[in-house]
Amino acid sequence: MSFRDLREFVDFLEAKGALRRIKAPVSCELEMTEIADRAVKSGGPALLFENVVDYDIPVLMNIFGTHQRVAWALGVETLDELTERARKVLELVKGPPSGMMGKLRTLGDLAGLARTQPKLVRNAPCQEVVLTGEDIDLNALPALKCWPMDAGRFITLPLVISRDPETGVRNVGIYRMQIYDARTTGMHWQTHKVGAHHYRASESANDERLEVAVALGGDPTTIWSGVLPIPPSMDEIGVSGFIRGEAVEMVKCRTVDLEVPAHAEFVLEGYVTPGELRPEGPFGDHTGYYSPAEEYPVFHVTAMTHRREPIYPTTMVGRPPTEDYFMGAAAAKLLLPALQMFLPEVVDINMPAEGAFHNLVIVAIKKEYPGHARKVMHALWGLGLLMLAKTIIVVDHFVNVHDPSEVSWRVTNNIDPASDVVFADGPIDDLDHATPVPKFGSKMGIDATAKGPMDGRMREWPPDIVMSKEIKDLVDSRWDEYGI
Ligand SMILES: Cc1cc2nc3c(=O)[nH]c(=O)nc-3n(C[C@H](O)[C@H](O)[C@H](O)COP(=O)(O)O)c2cc1C
Ligand SMILES: [Mn+2]
Repeated sequence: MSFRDLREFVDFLEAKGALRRIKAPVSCELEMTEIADRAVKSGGPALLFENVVDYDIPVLMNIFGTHQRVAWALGVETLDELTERARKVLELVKGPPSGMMGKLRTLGDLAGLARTQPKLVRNAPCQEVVLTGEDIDLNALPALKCWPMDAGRFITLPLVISRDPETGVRNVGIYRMQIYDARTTGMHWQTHKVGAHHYRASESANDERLEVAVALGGDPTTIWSGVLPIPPSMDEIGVSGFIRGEAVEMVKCRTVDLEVPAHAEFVLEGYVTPGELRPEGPFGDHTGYYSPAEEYPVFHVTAMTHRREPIYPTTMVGRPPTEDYFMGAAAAKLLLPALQMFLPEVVDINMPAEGAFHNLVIVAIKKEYPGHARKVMHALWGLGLLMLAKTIIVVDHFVNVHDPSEVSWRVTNNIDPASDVVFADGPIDDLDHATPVPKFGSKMGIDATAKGPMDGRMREWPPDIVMSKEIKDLVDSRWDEYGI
């Protein structure tokens, strides 16, 4: 099943008992953050604040705050279904199965896939109200001031849409936006993100402007697609359509040459000017630390359009886990089959919430040759946003990467630190505060696989302690008799 817009998803969540409407007056300065933080850390519901102090627009938070709700947002009951679908599509790429029926089925699948690509419509709910010029007032949005030391109010769940000035390929990314005044915001696309690449390309081309459109809301799959770290040649809106099994309806913007999801709640149209930078932040970030003020481009708004009686969707980040963790974990599941095309030895991968994605990656591999764990580390450091992985732990294929107890047990037992820890250096996430200089620093790979002659280790490697099946069965069958 797929949802048409945010309202349909709100109704769905409410029917599932997974959404609360809050009628009490609540402030979007700090108070909503504290409520949403408690909700996300306790597996609590999505929150629709209907009575926002000083604003007449309701605020929706925490829709993606559990693995289950992300799965529902993506039209599945469990995320494993999504991984399987991704695997099936990649199998089509490998070539159709032999035999006439197999080939016909593949053609049918491909035709079905083509039908899920973005569809342009003329009339869109997101343009029911169109504001331009002096009528635009970003201060009318109930944007959150999230944490006490934040520089101001931030739009935290925007879909930032731009086109590569060279290739014309669209990109969608969630990059927060600090509201500076009625018609300008910050544009916090970090150095290694695709939006920042578009910006640099427009700078090199001496373009006067890079047009940008920002959608708030829309169907939940499309909102989520903004976290996808897919290759720049791929369009998130197309991927969203594939997941939904139904095309995302798009509409042309009124003042820029871009398209936006027709069912968004709000759209901000505008541009950034190459070379124009302004301090952005501090902002209480998803690492659990404040990111300090840094220079980022400025977004000038040329139109603000919205639905009648719009809902303002937003999120808060802070000390993990926060909502972004659940969104990212689903992206990792969806992309695992693609990663396995290049690295077939990878069995599973986990980026625990505490590592805020870039600080810790745990990967299980089926080891076959000397240096194999190191090969995987270097491959990951060269693959998309995994370039930012500060720590990579490699374990054997039989280790459950999602079990922190098992991982700690294996890692600390299995390593001889001087031989099994690899240091490298390279690009580092903009949010990292530990490197001596911003954006560049060192990385650590830990080879926690079992070692043997293949690894130049001549000592005997001990087996895991496991009780025999006979005794386990015996104790199972006699358990009641023991009276324990
Ligand atoms: C709630 C939330 C806020 C985010 N804020 C930012 C941000 O301010 N800047 C940024 O570069 N990435 C931010 N991200 C991460 C990007 O959305 C993510 O890296 C995505 O893959 C970027 O897409 P891209 O590969 O098309 O650039 C945020 C993610 C979430 C879920
Ligand atoms: Mn992208």
